[in-house]
Amino acid sequence: MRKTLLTLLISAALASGCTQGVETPALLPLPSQVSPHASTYTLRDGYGIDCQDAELNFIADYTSRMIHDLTGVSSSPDGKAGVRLTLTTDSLPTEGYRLRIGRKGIDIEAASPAGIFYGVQTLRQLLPQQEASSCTLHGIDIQDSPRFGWRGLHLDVSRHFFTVDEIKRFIDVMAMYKFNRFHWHLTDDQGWRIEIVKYPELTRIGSVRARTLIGKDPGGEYDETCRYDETPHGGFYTQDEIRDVVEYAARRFITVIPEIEFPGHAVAALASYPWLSCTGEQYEVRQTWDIDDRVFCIGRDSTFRFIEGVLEEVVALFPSAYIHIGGDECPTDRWERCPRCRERMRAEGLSRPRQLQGYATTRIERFLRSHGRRLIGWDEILDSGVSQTAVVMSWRGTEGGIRAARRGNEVVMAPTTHCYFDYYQTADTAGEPLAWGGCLPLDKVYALNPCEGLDSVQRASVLGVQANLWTEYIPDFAQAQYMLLPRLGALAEVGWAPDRKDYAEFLPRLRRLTRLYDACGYVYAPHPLAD
Ligand code: TNX
Repeated sequence: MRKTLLTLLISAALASGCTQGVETPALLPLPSQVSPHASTYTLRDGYGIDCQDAELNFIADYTSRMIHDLTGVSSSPDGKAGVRLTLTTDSLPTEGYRLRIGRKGIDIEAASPAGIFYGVQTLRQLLPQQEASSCTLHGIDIQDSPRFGWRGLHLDVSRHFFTVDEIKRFIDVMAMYKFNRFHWHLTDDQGWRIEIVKYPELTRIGSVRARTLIGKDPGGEYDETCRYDETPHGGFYTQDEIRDVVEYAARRFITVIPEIEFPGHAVAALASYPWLSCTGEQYEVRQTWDIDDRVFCIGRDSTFRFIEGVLEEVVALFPSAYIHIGGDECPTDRWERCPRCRERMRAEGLSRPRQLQGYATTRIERFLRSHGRRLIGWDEILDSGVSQTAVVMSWRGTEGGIRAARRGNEVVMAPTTHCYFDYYQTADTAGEPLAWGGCLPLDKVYALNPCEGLDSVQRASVLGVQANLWTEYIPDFAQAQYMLLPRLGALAEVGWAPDRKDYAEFLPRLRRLTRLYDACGYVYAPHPLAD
């Protein structure tokens, strides 16, 4: 009883932002240590940003713009230092930082530029919003570092295309919450979105579908009651645009992980090059959603020459150590009927068609390793035999991830139960935009424990967490933001903060920080924030 009362009092104090007479600011994700104190510092027009390392110059520019956009206060190149950014050799963790605001100014120290950048993001949450020539900040000491090294967000640009500008705004949203992995789902049945110089038909043909199903997909049964918008939908990124996005993300300490789906979700590729399928038929880029049994033929060597040609260009564009090859939802029906696939099974001594996927994944993994990269795939890659060096992304619950961690594979947890932001955010779906289905409210995202069911050794295999945004029912960027926010705030805390789970304390903090959504003009769902 006493404990409950104490918890209530602490929650109430934090909600009002006041402990022991000193204001506790709302910060999200919650830093490891926060000590507000009574001093203040006033940042005035003409202040300087001091950074000893040239490596930090672009962060200084970013910081100056950020401070100006929020507060109206302008820096000057030769002004007296109000903000100091310093790389230290102290024993701070790689992405960790220290932020101090005191009488003499604002100090951010870290062992890496990434840490400095995260300190700057924390500072952003401490700045008042105004239009003035000076702003006063409360004294505070913060020491902070993330729980997980993989704090990911995925975006499907195949089902609906998003422009480079929108992708950059998406990356900005990630940066605000200290995410560091952008999983870019670039190919699927409904559109191929990355220019591959060696295979131009992929974008000439594969990037456009003639029309799109209207409303909810009936799940395989497409009869005369289905309606289509009769409007072509297309778009792709040139290699220059890809390089531009990779660079933009890198400047926010976000690694872009490209996904090239293989061997399933392949219809756009097969429509571009019919010789990639088992039958060689001419298909159209898919106009409906759901799972498709038209997948890459595993019997043909030309399939492997093709995918390796694609991946060669992909690894040249993306410096990421990890390359995602999909691997989800790949029916084996076509392989069972295909003489070449059957011959491959015989030659490789495989008894089940599903093992063809294991054969293909292992072959691609070898290829990626020869280019110094790691393969990452959806948890289905576990079902057909995969090496221990492959990374498993667990989406069908956390079971796949648990299985993978137990056998020693590295794992990213992205279960539908807590991380599928294409699901409704409320049980009352009236008035909500059409969504995939399911119900994933804010508190459920917050409740994810990515290490549940694992012992301390296995826990070390969990690289981190990720939210996925599939866009079958998300036709534009405003709706994408609506599905992301505020839920991304809850996942940010799961991925960054130590394992403390007090939703009652989290919610008011999240609410207070929606002022940043407003300042940036982001669209967000208001109802999860209401009482
Ligand atoms: C399953 S998650 C898929 C996607 C769909 C999504 C809809 C995964 C690896 N595959 O192709 O878009 O469900 O929630």
